[in-house]
Amino acid sequence: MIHTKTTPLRDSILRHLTYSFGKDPEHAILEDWRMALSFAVRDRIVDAWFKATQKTYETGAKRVYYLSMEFLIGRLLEDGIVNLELVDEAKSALAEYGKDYHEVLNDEPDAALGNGGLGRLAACFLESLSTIGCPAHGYGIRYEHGLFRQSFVDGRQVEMPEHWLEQRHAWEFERPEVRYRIGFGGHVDTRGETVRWYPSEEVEAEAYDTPVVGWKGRWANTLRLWSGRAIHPFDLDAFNHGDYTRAAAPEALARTISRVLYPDDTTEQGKELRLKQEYFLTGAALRDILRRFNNQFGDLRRLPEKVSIQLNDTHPAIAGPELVRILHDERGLSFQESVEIARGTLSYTNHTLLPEALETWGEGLFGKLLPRHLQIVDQIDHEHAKNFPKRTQSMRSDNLVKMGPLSFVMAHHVNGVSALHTELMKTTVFEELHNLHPERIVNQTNGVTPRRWLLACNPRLAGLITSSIGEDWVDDLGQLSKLEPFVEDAGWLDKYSTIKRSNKVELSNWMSSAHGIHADPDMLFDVQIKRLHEYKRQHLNILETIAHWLEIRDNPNADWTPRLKLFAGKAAPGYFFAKDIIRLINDAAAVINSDPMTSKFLKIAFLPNYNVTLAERLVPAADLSEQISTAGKEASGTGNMKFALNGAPTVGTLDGANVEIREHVGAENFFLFGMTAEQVMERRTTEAHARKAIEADPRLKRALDEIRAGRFSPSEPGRYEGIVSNLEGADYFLVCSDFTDYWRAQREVDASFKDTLGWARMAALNTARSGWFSSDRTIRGYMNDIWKAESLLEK
Ligand code: 26W
Repeated sequence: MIHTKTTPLRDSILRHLTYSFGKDPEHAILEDWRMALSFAVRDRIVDAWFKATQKTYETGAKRVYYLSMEFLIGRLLEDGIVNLELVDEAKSALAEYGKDYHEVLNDEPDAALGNGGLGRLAACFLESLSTIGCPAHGYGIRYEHGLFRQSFVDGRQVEMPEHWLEQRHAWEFERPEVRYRIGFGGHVDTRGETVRWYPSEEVEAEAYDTPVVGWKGRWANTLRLWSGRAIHPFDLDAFNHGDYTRAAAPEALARTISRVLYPDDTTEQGKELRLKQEYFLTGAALRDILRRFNNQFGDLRRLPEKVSIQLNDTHPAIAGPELVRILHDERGLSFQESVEIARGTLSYTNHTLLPEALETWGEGLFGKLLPRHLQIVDQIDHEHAKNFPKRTQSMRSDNLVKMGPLSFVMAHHVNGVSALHTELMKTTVFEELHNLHPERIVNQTNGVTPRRWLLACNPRLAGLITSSIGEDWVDDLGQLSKLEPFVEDAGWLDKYSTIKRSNKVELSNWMSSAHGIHADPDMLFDVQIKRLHEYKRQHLNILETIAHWLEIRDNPNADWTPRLKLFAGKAAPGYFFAKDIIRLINDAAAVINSDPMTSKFLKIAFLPNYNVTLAERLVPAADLSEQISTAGKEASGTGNMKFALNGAPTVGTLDGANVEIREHVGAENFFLFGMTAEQVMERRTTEAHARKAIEADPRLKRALDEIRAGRFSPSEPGRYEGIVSNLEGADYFLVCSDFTDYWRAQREVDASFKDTLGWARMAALNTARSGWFSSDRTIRGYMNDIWKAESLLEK
């Protein structure tokens, strides 16, 4: 073990620049400096990584495996530097070579291997698992192309491929020795007791490892991502016959499986390649898990004792049938025992109740691709029916394989991601299964890592907190409550507000340099950043903004609170309604921002290509957090937690984790509006609920009429007919019914923001009382209630 800790960082940087990249400082380009600094930091992480791996083996500790189709990692260099407490040393080391720290950091591409909440949660969880010192692996797919890059052409979203691997990637170690053959298709051969699956097609899964370091570099776990490669990459015979495409086909075909992330985050497409990706990830992960287990423990009956596998939604749910197949078909355990061992090892997290997001596969496609697994699913379903004759629902009805019920039946625990969501799981999608297995569903309210989402992205605030209460809050976020006495001190509050304003100035400078958007930092920065979806109601936000604009035009001399409405977020490429909402926001911005009567009071900006790095820029500078989903639809939300921690009070509904945020920060520090989940279900039954709401609120009617009349699309008046008629008609997400109360809440925000001391107090109390929303607390919940796993640091 070479201890790199002792070598000054600047020497490691120079050593890597010279010997890893063959450059001297004079000729090095920005990317060389970024890579040299990354390798210097990585060296230190590898030490912790080796120690962690060794300790896990020595202690024979239980291991956690987190299977996810998405890991929305973002950048890793700053995360490594912050977790190793090397910020100052890195800044001065680079300065010695005349390099700017932030310029070097900005050269790193985001690893955008996820769509939104589910993927980012997985990344926060891995960092918390390492900070706590819980032995764990993340298993995912090494997509060549992450989530598409978004730009706007005439206000419309345009998607372009994302090329994160085009630049050198400092954080992965290729593992050519770790490869598994994953089969598809073919047929099943049954001889008496022995059943054999003979796949007709095989690809190889090759491992790429990324160390995930925790706070103070005390522990590091592994994120293992699989990349598809051909078993026989090149067909020389075809080549010799001049058929070059066919010669290269095997390689191209195999790479397709890990080529690109599916950009849908709520609607399952039922595409064959998606199912192949899910089995590719799961099949390779289980092989790797069982290899490691066999080397150490051998007896498969001990699997539940030494291994806990978490399914991040149903996307890796094939793990149930696959584990049974390996234990029964390949290892000869009885079917019954195989199911029990599998169930004792697997647990499943549900992240959405949206019907269109619950994965089901046609039995035709499923049976063609995974013929043996279909048989096993049928047998599992049959066994379950036998054990619970009263049940009415099945995972195998309507010629479908329903991955939600399958995951539920094959898991020892099933959890929701907020208290409200978990209760709704019991009374909606999993009602019958919950009644059959009343102990199985538990809640684990989401969390976010305070290292990335406070210490790293908001160093000014982190500095004030540490100078006030010490630094233990970084891995014990509950200690933020020690700030409460400081909130009563006007001087301290002034420092707090000054920090927020400095963050806003920094964001304004970046917006003008990066996008030519000029914003007055004294405006109220009102921020809604998340994927575009009707249930998240970005259209309610722009509707209120348009009504607000019209009202300002009516009373231009009134004492309005100047507001900057900031939007960011991607729409799934096939989700046209969501894309129309983006266009409407951009069209409204064009008209409203150029209105001399109102421009000092109201400005709108939609920032393109929302990703983790953009969120890290926006969250510290926000004054107001928009969490306005239709109650009962947002399983939890995690952006809401990041904003509260960074001192942006919420305007929101009683949905997902908003409920718990309001409970923790205090109702007086939260701008609540709208119907509850129960009222929503009630209101839906009301005839013409939207028309009634519109008739009852002239502001709403006027805003809709202006949109329909083409006020924001003069060249194409009917452009938003779809949105307006939907809102006047079905309005399934109750935008119109919640409008009036939303307007009321926003005017309350206007009034509160004028009281700068009162607002600062409210913001600071949001920070002080949001410690519970650390992903460390969430992970400890999983460790105690679900995985029965322990930290090897706190032993
Ligand atoms: C099959 C297509 C697909 C892909 C992704 C369907 C559904 C998903 C995810 C479950 C969607 C998602 O990201 N859900 C979000 O998960 C977060 C983490 O738990 C929650 O905070 C959000 O409320 C939830 O929308």
